[in-house]
Formats: sequence, C-alpha cells, structure tokens
Amino acid sequence: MREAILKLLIDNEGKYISGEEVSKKLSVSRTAIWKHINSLKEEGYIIESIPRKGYCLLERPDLLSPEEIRIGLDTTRIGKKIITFDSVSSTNDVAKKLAAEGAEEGTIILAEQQLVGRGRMARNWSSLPGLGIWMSVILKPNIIPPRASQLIFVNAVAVCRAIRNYTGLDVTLKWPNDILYQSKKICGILTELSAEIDQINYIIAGIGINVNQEQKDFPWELQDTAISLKGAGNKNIRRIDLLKEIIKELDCKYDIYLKEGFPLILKEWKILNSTLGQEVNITGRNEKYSGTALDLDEDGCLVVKTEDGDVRRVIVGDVTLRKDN
Ligand code: BT5
Repeated sequence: MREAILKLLIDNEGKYISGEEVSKKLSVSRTAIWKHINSLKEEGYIIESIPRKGYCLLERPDLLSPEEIRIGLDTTRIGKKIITFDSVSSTNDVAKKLAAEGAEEGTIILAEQQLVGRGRMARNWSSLPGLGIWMSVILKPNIIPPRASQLIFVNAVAVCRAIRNYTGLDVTLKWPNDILYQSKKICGILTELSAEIDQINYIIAGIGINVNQEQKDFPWELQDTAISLKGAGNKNIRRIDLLKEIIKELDCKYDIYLKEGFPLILKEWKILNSTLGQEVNITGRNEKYSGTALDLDEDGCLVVKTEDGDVRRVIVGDVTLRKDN
C-alpha cells in the first residue's frame, strides 16, 4: 500500500491530492494513509499536508528505495526483485550467496556503501556511502560456459547507453570493463561466473558507478584517473532515476542477447568504444607489450597488432591507451 501511495504522490508531484481522493483510488482508510505518509516523511520525503487541501510531495530523498525503483518499471527479467542494504562488504558477495541459494534471475542487490568493494584480480573499488551506484545483478543465461565472457559486453553496452541517455554525457567503453569520460574512469564492471563444465550456474554482474562524488572525495591515488558523473556534467544526479534507466537498458540488451546472440551487442560496443584504433599498452597475466587495438572478436577478445607485427588476441588483461600515459 505504501508503494501505491508513493506512486500517487509522485504522479502528482508538486500538486495537492486530497486524502479523500487517495482513499477512494486505493480503497484505503484515511488513518492508514496518514500513517504511510508519516513513514515516508521519516525516510526523507518532504510532503506538505494541509487540512482540506490534502498532501503534496515537494521533494524526494536520493535514496535507492526498492519501492520507488519499482514504480513504472516494466521490465521482463531484470529488477523483478530488488534488495537494498545500507552497508555490505561487497554487493557481488551478497549476490553470489543469494544466487547459490536459488535467487531468481534478474535479482538486483544494491548497497549505499561497500566496505570491501572489489575490482578484478581482488583490486580495491572505492565505494563511498550515498555517492555512487554499487549494484550486482544475478543472471542465469542458458548458454555454454565459454560464451560467458560475452556478458561483460552486454552489461557494459547497457550501462554506457543508460548513462548517455540519462546524462547526455559522451561516455565511452574501454576494453574490457570500464566506462570512461574523457579518459577518466566513471564506472567499472566486475563480472563473476559460477559454472560446471557444461553449464552456467549463475553470472554476477557487479556495476560500480561514480555518481555524486566531488573530486576531493576520491582517494588520493585515484585523483587523476577517476571522475564522477557530477564532476563530468557539473550537476548533481538523482541516483534513483539513473538507476531505473540502467535497469531498463540491462533488461533490453540482455533480451536482445538471449534472442539474437552476440552480433548486435558487438556492433553496439564498437560504436560506443574508445579503444579500437588506439595505440595501447597491454598488461597480461605474465607479460607486457604494446601495439594497436584492431578489433573486438566474437569471443570478446581484443585483437591487437603488436609493434613487431604479430596479431594477438587478448583474453584477459588491462589496457592503457598510450595517449593517456
Ligand atoms: C573494475 O575492476 O573496474 C570493476 C569494479 C566493479 C565495482 C562493482 S561495485 C558493485 C560490485 N561489488 C563489488 O565489490 N564490485 C562491483 P578493475 O578493472 O580491476 O579496476 C579496479 C581499479 O579501478 C582499481 O585498482 C583502482 O585503480 C580503480 N578504482 C577503484 N575505485 C574506483 C572508483 N570508484 N572509480 C574509478 N576508479 C576506481
């Protein structure tokens, strides 16, 4: 009921809606409405109540509340279930545990803060409270395990599109899992897999987006390489509205991937990327080399022409654009 009242208030944001009208529309008593309004106020919603005029929603807090995220969200798979926490070690760890216990595909785990947010190869991911979107999505695609790395690109394309749609910022994709604004990292994606030889149990897509940090909020070692959407666009972002756009795009791109396979995703990745055609330094597991990034192949490998003319496929590794060094 609280969700229905909130929806009605949001639909009429800035306008008065009388207790009588709410009561009629939702078949709920005036006392119950009053109780729900008070609990919304306690959470930070600014609602004016004037006798004989009714209730008017003046301001919404920038809280990632599942109730508000669900309003108007009409997705097929992603976000049917949303679980939020104030603070967790890592949303990917929570998601893994839930997936192993049988959580349904599309379940989203969100946290206001991560205490041990991580990147690839156990690197640290700075996840300050209330300033970013730290989320994990449980996926259970019916594909063979060697195809799992394609999901990295499905998610990256979806998040990049959503950020572009919502902010208008010209963010780009860097192989394999970064989203950049003018060479600085705005988002990182950590895709983790649980599989048997012949089947995938689940994939966790962990998405970290810097949203409202000031530059000084980042740890000193990230000052030159990280940026937030607020830093890039000079304005505060309502995280929940961006998050809804991300969920919609994830749902849409995942649907395309399941129905039509990887080619359309690959095509869109190529449109949105800032890696291909660039001079790059590659740091692989046990080696470093330089070359030109030529292409992304259908397994998600970066095709690089090395300085001595060999063409190599990079499966795992880090890429730095040489112009940024
Ligand atoms: C990534 O790894 O970029 C994947 C980051 C995924 C984070 C999400 S948040 C929700 C979910 N739960 C988790 O615990 N993780 C996921 P990688 O490509 O390895 O990059 C890591 C490197 O990025 C670090 O070594 C730092 O140099 C840099 N870094 C750390 N925090 C950053 C931040 N907030 N913004 C930009 N760069 C950052």
